[in-house]
Amino acid sequence: MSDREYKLIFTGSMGAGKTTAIAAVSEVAPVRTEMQNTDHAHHVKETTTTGLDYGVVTLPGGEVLRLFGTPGQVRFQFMWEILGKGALGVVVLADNSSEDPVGDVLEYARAFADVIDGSRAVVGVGRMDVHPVPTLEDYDAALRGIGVRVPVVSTDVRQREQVLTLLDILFYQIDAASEFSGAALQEVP
Ligand SMILES: Nc1nc2c(ncn2[C@@H]2O[C@H](COP(=O)(O)OP(=O)(O)OP(=O)(O)O)[C@@H](O)[C@H]2O)c(=O)[nH]1
Ligand SMILES: [Mg+2]
Repeated sequence: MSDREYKLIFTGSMGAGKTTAIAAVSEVAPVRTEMQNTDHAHHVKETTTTGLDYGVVTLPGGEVLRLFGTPGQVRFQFMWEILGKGALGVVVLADNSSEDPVGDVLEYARAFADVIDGSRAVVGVGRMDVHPVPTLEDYDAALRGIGVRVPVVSTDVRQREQVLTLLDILFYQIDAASEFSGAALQEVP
């Protein structure tokens, strides 16, 4: 990979919208590993990711973002470490209609703590129009409680522009973090 290519992770609970988000922005046909969803106790939807999602976006500045989505089901948790290797930042998605969306976000922030390294993440909260609680401030306070200071924004992952905004914010976070540490942006191994 060249030094203008960046590996980013989309993670979050089942049904938060990782597959939808990557498909919304990818310039290439997204790689999907969808299978029929039989776990309706966790989320009522047709399919669920059983391996990974993959897509590519080029920023106006020429940087190529390689997007990897994790499966949400706990039985595929072993994929998190595999997909997280060499990643420069994380988009954590939340479904505000789920039972404990703030707790879910904290779980993923902890699991990807090495990649996030304090700030290299953005949290996108979905379905806030119909489920306004918990609020963005609730997420912010909980994340600060575990030492993570990252932007938390309301996002509809079905809207391409909104997913691109998440990526812009994340890219800014990565840039700021590497300037702060005095290091140049690392090349993806
Ligand atoms: N009504 C509504 N639907 C939404 C909204 N955001 C996302 N969705 C839908 O929620 C579903 C999300 O499904 P996926 O993209 O498969 O979610 P995922 O995070 O990849 O799920 P797993 O792979 O099973 O972990 C899709 O059907 C989206 O269209 C929203 O704001 N409102
Ligand atoms: Mg998925």
